[in-house]
Amino acid sequence: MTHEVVRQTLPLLDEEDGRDLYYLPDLPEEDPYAAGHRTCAGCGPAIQYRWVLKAAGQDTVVAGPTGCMYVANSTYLCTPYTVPWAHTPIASGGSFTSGMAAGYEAMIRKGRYPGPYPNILVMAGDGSAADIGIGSISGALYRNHDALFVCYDNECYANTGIQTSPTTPYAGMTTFTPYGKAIPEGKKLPPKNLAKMMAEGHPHCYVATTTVGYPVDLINKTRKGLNHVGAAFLHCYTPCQKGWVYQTSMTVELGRRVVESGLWPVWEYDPAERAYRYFHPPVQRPVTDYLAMQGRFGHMLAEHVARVQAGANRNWELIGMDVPQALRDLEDPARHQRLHDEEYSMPVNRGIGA
Ligand SMILES: Cc1ncc(C[n+]2csc(CCOP(=O)(O)OP(=O)(O)O)c2C)c(N)n1
Ligand code: SF4
Ligand SMILES: [Mg+2]
Repeated sequence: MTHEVVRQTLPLLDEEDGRDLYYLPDLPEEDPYAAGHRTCAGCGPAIQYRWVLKAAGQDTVVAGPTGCMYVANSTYLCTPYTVPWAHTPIASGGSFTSGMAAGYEAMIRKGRYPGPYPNILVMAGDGSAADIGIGSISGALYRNHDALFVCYDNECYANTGIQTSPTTPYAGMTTFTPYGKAIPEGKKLPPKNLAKMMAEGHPHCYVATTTVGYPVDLINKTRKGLNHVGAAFLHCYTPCQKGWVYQTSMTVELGRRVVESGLWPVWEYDPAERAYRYFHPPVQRPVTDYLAMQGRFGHMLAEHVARVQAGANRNWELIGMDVPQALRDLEDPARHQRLHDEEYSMPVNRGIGA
């Protein structure tokens, strides 16, 4: 006899009160990601883990490929999770999670698991989701396994010592992209547009971007991804204070400024309508408001800053917003100085201890 697979629906929070509320009374008190882990102070991925698992709730199973959020959270026989959790090799987050999803479906159909179908998710770093493990995640999305595939993006291979990854931004200093006479900007390439790749390449999936700057947005997109029957992909901007060199209290602020400076478009892709919905932030800032908060950009010269501003202006157009003349003017290198001469600039990151 075949049993029905009953799925759950998680409620969405009211977005009309604003995306940037901190206190969300409708959320459960319980944290499936409990306090007592060992991530750095201000760790963006840890904030994201906490919000995503709070949004998912206790009837959840979660996987984590190798990366900071495996190594810093778990030692032998010890994890901060109050829900079932498994570590996977860095390349296998997608295939492992496919197996979990297919396994739960089969067990429920055969009457070997009472159900309902649990919230199944994996949270992989950018090195895993955008690079070493992208094949297995793309395969899982394409086969449409009913699970949420999250990339927590700290724009580097953090756990092994802040090496460049495909999502490290242009001019982002890492230990593999040091700046110097030959390459003054450090990193020369633009970041891989991972979320757009996932949406364009898997048009039957729910795909969205978000940041730790907007808890309501992050929680609702997590729940929409889990409620969607089939595969969903969430790309979340998560600052890494060790690698990026900023004041530890500024993680959430960075999560907003990156959007307000046009460098991280926040959107969702609806597979039913095959359409993108773009968030239009109420504030538009020069990119220096964002870059100068981080030591990883302190070496940038005027022409590098102007180039980043030109990229941000293209993003504004892409999401359907006007580019104010003041931001157009900042595409001119003559309007900039070296970044570490900007007011409030963080000290230059020379790579020592990174
Ligand atoms: C196949 C393979 N190559 C390299 C490593 C070494 N390694 C362990 S963690 C890590 C960094 C992963 O980066 P990311 O996925 O971005 O997670 P983060 O550390 O930034 O949280 C690397 C390269 C590995 N474990 N497996
Ligand atoms: S190195 Fe970065 S990602 Fe890793 S625990 Fe520290 S802040 Fe978090
Ligand atoms: Mg990373």
